[in-house]
Amino acid sequence: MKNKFMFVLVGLMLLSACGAPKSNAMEARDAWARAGLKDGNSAAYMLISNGTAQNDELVGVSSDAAKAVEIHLSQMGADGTMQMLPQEAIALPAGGELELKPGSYHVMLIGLVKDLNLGDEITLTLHFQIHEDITLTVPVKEAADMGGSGMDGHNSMP
Ligand SMILES: [Cu+2]
Repeated sequence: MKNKFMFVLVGLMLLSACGAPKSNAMEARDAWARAGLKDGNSAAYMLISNGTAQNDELVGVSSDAAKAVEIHLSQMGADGTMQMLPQEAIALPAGGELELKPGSYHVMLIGLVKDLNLGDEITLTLHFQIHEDITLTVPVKEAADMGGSGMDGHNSMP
């Protein structure tokens, strides 16, 4: 805890020194989830920035919006179809960014406990190897609005 406090102090000094609005924390932003039906699946996306000085990993995600939550990577398979590969963890290098987006890494929501409609919100908690959890309120957006339809294997959802 002491180290962390020192890091925040140093970060504040750097901020005031150069005036750049750069964060020194772990942050997740621009999160959104696809609309979906109860008992079906959905996916959530976001941008995670590791502004800390430590390499870290995203090791899990939890939510009460679905029966199970997994981290997936969509990839084009040898047969030309999109496949989703479950990921144990995703590296978050110090100072790096990780974009979860259609056709790439995503948070897979398996077995929705209720319909997710445009304008609804769900809660996701991100778990890291080192950093403390981050809990996010994630708005539900129609996939069609984001131009990502069909890119990540979720287009077969009802
Ligand atoms: Cu998936």
